[in-house]
Order: sequence, then structure tokens, then C-alpha cells
Amino acid sequence: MPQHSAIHLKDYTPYPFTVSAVHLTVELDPTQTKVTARSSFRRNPAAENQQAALELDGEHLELVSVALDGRRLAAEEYIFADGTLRIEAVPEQFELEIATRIAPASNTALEGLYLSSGNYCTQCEAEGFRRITCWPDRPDVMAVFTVTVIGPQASCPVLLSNGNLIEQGQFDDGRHFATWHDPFPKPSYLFALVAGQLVRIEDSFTTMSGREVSLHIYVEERNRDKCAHAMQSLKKAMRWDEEVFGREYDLDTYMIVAVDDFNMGAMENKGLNVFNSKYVLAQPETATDSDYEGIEAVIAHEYFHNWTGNRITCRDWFQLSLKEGLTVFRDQEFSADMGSRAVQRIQDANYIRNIQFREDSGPTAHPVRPASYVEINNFYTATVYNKGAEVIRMLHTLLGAAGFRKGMDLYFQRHDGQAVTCEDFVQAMQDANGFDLSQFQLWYNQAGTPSLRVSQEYDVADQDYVLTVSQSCPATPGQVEKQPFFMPVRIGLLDSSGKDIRDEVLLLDQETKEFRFTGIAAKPVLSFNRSFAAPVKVESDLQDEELAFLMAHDRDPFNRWDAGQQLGLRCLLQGIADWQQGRAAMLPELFQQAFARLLADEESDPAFPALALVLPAEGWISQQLAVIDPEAVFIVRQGFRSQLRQRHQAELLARYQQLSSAAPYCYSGDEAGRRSLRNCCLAYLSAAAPGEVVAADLLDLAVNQYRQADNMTDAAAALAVVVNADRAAGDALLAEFYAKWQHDPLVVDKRLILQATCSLPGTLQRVRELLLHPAFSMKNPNKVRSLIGAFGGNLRQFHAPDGSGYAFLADCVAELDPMNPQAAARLLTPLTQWKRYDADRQQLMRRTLEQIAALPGLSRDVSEVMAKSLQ
Ligand code: B3K
Ligand code: ZN
Repeated sequence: MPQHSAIHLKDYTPYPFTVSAVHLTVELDPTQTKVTARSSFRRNPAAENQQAALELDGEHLELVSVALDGRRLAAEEYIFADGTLRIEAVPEQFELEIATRIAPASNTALEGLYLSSGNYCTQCEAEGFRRITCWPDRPDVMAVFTVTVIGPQASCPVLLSNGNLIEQGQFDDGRHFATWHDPFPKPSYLFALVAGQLVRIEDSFTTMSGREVSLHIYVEERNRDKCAHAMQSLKKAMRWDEEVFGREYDLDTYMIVAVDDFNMGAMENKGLNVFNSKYVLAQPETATDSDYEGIEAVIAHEYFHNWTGNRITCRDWFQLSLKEGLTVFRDQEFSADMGSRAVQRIQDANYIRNIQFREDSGPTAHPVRPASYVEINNFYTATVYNKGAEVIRMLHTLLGAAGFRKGMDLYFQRHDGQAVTCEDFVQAMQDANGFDLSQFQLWYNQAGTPSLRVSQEYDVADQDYVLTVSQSCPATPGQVEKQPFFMPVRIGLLDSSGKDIRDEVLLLDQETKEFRFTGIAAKPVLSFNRSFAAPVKVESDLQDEELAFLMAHDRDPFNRWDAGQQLGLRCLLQGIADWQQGRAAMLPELFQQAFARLLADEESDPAFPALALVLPAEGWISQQLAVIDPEAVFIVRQGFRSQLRQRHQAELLARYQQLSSAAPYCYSGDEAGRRSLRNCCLAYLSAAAPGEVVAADLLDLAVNQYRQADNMTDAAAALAVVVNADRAAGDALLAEFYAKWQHDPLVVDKRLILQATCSLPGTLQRVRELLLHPAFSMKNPNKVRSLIGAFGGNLRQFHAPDGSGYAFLADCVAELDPMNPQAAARLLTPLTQWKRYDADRQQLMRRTLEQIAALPGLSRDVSEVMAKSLQ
């Protein structure tokens, strides 16, 4: 395996030059795009070495010419090798002109300038700009960009870049040009260019100071009618950021472009966001409620970056969470305000526990601010994004909403226009509030999920209640010893009627701490870590009956939900132990009754029971096992779902029917909640243990729902039920579905996901066949994620004991890595967890990893994941 060297945070030094302005001229051509960059450099007075040579990054491009202060340099006056253009002796101040040639049509990595559906677009974060021209491609070098885009009028009627359009015109040869100027100095990763045949959907927004901003969404003609929800979401986000953070948009135009080929969700380029079309396009017939939610969240996320990311950016890529953790926190808060705060919190916490905790306990674990990396693209992770957001949320809990806002205001005031570090952010929070956050900084530097042990003592005579909380954090790669974290833990004490007698935020700052509550008349029931205020694991001494009590009474919705999850988990773990020892796994009566109460609950927002009725996810159950046993997890969980159906069939059916609606589809929180509970009942009605046949009348319910649905939410939910219940019936519906939707790539992705996640035998064979289907393309990341990525999450089939699932993944990585290393590295995630499985699977997974590691010419992305996994 090639050895790629790591970059370390401790080695950071300022760039020896500053660049005040750059004029970029891009003459578009699929195979021969010519880029000219004219820029003004000057020595950086803050740099240590005032004699340093000029070094620019440049990769995957042809260097045509270099001119310094108007003089073209001879070949021996510079060196261009290994990704660096080096000019030894340069004056104090100079103009540099660099010409490069690139081939967007053959750019399958989707970094830099590439073609998607025949249209040009760019992705420069983190290090894509160096594939366009030679440049100091690092976020602390900020310049004012003026960009002239030149392209054929016929195939590229639309020519876009960041900022404001300042000039446009025609040439005699059928080409035209547009010049854009962005007055805000920015790092190269925020540069964007889009050109092609696109239509524009227009709207406008009046900012809090009365300025009119034009809002433009650019899509292919066929998608013209699918932009209304994205536009609404954008306007809501703009208003919310004004109201909650006092942040106003700063340019006259805000543009969003949707493209089908995109490695991530979207990109916050200044004034010109480029989006994966999945996060823009929606119509009731094609998008589900969760697609609608996702669009609202991602549109808001990218918009919020304008202040947290663009106006204030990162000093270096180690600080990625400075913008990502903070912006995820902001988008989560926005979504909570737009819909149900309780539901939002449950979903976000669940994501942390299922995805981030797993990452944090495996070979690729890293702190929220990593100390080193080989390939930065491997660090756009749940830890940097979502744990980073939890760290911000803890600050919000510690300082309160008003204190947090004061800290944000100070942060903007101090650092607007700068490239800064995570310390700078925490310092602003500290200074604005006079609150010592030095110990808190550990959250940025120590990886691993802390675990809290909780014990309670109650003294009847003294009416004293003492809570003892201890924290520990397991070793993670490169970090054996951990210091105690500083964290807020919200707790409630409930009396026997279920009322709160206390609701407090405890500050845990030592390994073990005692919290004493006086005047407690009777032993209370403890509701610990309310709203998941601290992103930690908890081992509590609560009895099953206490969990059932909290499920019924806790006024903190997160803990009400979590009590059910904990109880469910205990039952599942017992069931798994029984099954492994050849005994029947039976769901206990206590849980059956709690389930019945949730089902009968007509008071709550239906979205709550819809979440609470779902048994803990396979991934969460697996994390609790010393050795993951995929069959046991799957069979016992399915068996319990079947037992719940047998016991509550009449009630499930009644609730399913009661929740139906004759009104046409409309996306709203209430309606989405109703649909999710109804679809949850539908899924239970077809729940079957492996090998058990689903009764025809129950399966028909789903088939009928599929046929009658006027919207994708109900259609896709019904289809998922049928696909997992009955192979023949599922195949028939999947064929119908494809015939109807084959022209719509986002809907076709849903079909791929359903096929790849089907838990029935034979799935791998079908997935292999789908690789050859015209609906699949290895070049499109959405297709790769929907088919291969989704299959990697199919616990039962991916972990087939013969290792066929692993071999399949290795084949895919081998094919994909030369095309798109970023996407290839992400596919490896399930294999990185190999040490968590039994000896046979470990051996198969390890061998697969070794086969991948032995592939010639492996990318930096894949090599880094391999090296960590095999250590
Ligand atoms: N900042 C982009 C991520 C770019 C990923 C580069 N590999 C999306 C976002 O977080 O808003
Ligand atoms: Zn982001």
C-alpha cells in the first residue's frame, strides 16, 4: 500500500504571502478548458520566513505558462512537481499570471471543475481549487475574486460565478462571457463556477434592514416544477437567522444550483451554492416527508454558512468543526423551530448514538478537531459535524440562550473577515459570559465517547437524595489516557405521580462527583441526561419498572422516548442471549404493555409514538454486544416485531385506519407526523419473524396503500413493507415502480435503496445484477450510496457468513477508487468495524481489507482508512 504522509495541526504556520485580488478567466471546453489566473501577491508580514520561496498547489492540470510581473518565466525558473509549483526567488510584491488547461469531461472525482448532465460545475472544498489553477489552496489565504466565464452561447446560455454580475457580452465566434465580482475576500474553497443549460426560478427576500435580495434557483428544465419547497425553505432560513442570531444576508443575489452528480449534500460557495439535486427537488409524488425535511435542513445549513463558515472561516482544515459543528447546531435549531423540537432532538441524538458513537469507538476515531490527517476528505465525518454540533449545544446549555447569543455576537464582532480556530470561538463564548471554559476545550481534542456511571442513594430519615456520577472515556487511537471532561447534565426527579420535583443542570467537571438534593420527601424516580444534554453513554441503576414509569410520565420528551429505548434494549439483549443459548426469545409483558399504551396515546403529537414504537435500531443493539452476532440481532428483533404484531394486531389496524386521510398530500409537520405513525402501524402489521409468512390480507393492506397513494411518502413506505415481506409481491411492485419512475433519477435511487436493504435471502445476487442495470452508474455518487452504501448497512445480508457481502464491497471499491476516491473511501465504513465481530467474520473482513490494501495505485483516501483499520 502506498505510504502517504500525514499533515499535523502542530505544524501550522501562516502562509508567507497574502493575495489581495485575483482575476480568473475560464474559457470552457469539455476537454480543454483554459484557465488564466492573474493575482497580486505580497509578502505576509505575519510570516516567520520573509525569504520563503513562492509555493502554489496544483494537481490534475496542465501548466501552460507562468508570468511574473508581465514576464513569462522560462522553464528553469520554476519547478512544477508532486502537486507544487515552486518559484524560488520572488520580490516583496508582484503580479503573477498562471495559465492552466483542464479537462472537465474526464473529471470523475467530482472535485474541481467537472461536468454533470452536460453542465459545468465546481466543487472546491476542501482542496479542489488546485485542480483548476495553481494557487495557495488553503483557507487562511483570502482574496477578492473577479471571474470571467466564457462559453458557447448555445450549450452554455447560463454562466455563473460568485458575487455580482458586473459585465456580460458576446464574441463573434458564437461564444459569450459573463464577469462576476465578489466583494468579500474569500478562500479558494468557496469559489464556484456553473455554466450550462439551466432554467432559473426567481423569488425575492427583503432583509431586516429593508434590502431586497434576489433569490435564484437554477435547475434543468425538466425539474422546473420541483423547486417551490427549496425556495420556501430558503426564505424561512433567511428570516430565522435574522430573528435568532441577528444575521443578515450581505450580497444582492443568492443563487442555488442543483446538479445530479455531487459527492456530498451541498456546498456553501459564496452567493452560489451548488447542491446535490436530492436536497433541492421535491414534489409530493416524487419526494417523501423526510426528503422535504432534508431539503429544508440542508438549504438552511448552506445558507447559515454564509456567516458561520464564509464571513468567518477556518484557519486550517483541522478547524473544520468550527464551521461545520456550529452550522449543524444552527440548522438543527432551525429545524426544531420550524417543526417539532422533541422529534428533532430525538432524531439528532439517535444519529449521534447510532453513527457517531460507532465511529468514535473504532479505528478511525478522531477528536472533533483532529490533530493530523492524510486526506482531509476523510474528515467530513459524524464526529466533526454532529459531535461538533453537540459540543456547541453543550455551550448553549451551559450559557443559556441569551449567554450563547452574547458569545455569538462577540465572535462575529471580533472575527468577521478572518480565518480562525476553534479556540477563538470558545474564547469568544468565555469572554462574553465571564465563564471559564478552559476544561471545556478538551471536547475538541479528546476522541472517544465518555461513559457516565450513575448511582443513587436516598435517606428516608434525612430526606436527602444523593446522586453520584462518575465519568470515564475509553482509549482511542493515539490517545490512551483521557482527562475528565466538563459537561452539563440535565436531570429531573419525579415524584410517584410522575410530576417533576426537580429539573436542574448539573455540572460534571471531575471523574466522580456527588450531587446532594435536600428536602426530598420520598424516593424519586431519576430522569438522567434530559434532552441528551451531554453526548455520552449512561449506565444507570434504574429498574425496568422505573423505565416503564418514565416512558409514561417523563415530561422531557427525549427521555420519555429514551426510557422506551432502554427498556426495549434490555429486552432485546436478553432475547439475544436466550436465542444464542437455544431458548425462545420472548418479549416480556412489561414491554408489551408499554407498547400498548403508546399505541393508544392519542394526546401526543403522532410523530412521538411513531418514533417511540420503533424498537432500538440494529446498529444500536450491535454496539451493546461484546461480539456482534448479526443473525441473532436480526432474528430476535424481527421476532419481537412479530410478537408485537400478534398481540396488538387489532389495535394496530384500528390506529392505521383511524389515521387515514382523504385530503390531498400536503407537507407539514402535523401531516408528516400523522403519516409516519400510520406507516409505522402498517410496517408492524406485516412484521414477520424470518421464515414466517405474512398473512395475505395484511400484505394486501400495504399493496393497496402503494396503489392508492397520491404521494411518495405513503407509496415508498408501503413498497418497503412489501419488499421485505414477500419476494414475489415485492418484485412485482418494484417493476411497476420502475416502469413509472425510470425517468426520475432521485426516485430510481429510492428503488435501489429498497433493493439493497431488503433483508430477504437473495439480495446480494440482485444487487450484483443491479450494478449492470442502466439505472446504475458507478460515476454517480447518489447511485453508489443508494446501492452499494445501502447494502453495506444491510446487517443480515452484508454480513452473510460466507463473506460474499465483503467480497462484493471489495470489488466495488476496486472499481470506484480510481474514479472517485472520496466516494470509495466512504464505502469502507462497515468493514472498518471488523474487530467487533466473531472470529470467522473477523478473518473474512480482515482478508478483504488486505485485498483492498494490496490494490495498485490506491488513493490517499482509501489508503488512510485502510492503514487505520489494519493497525
Ligand atoms: N462544506 C460542504 C462539504 C464539502 C465536502 C468536501 N469533501 C458541505 C457542508 O457541510 O455544508
Ligand atoms: Zn456545512
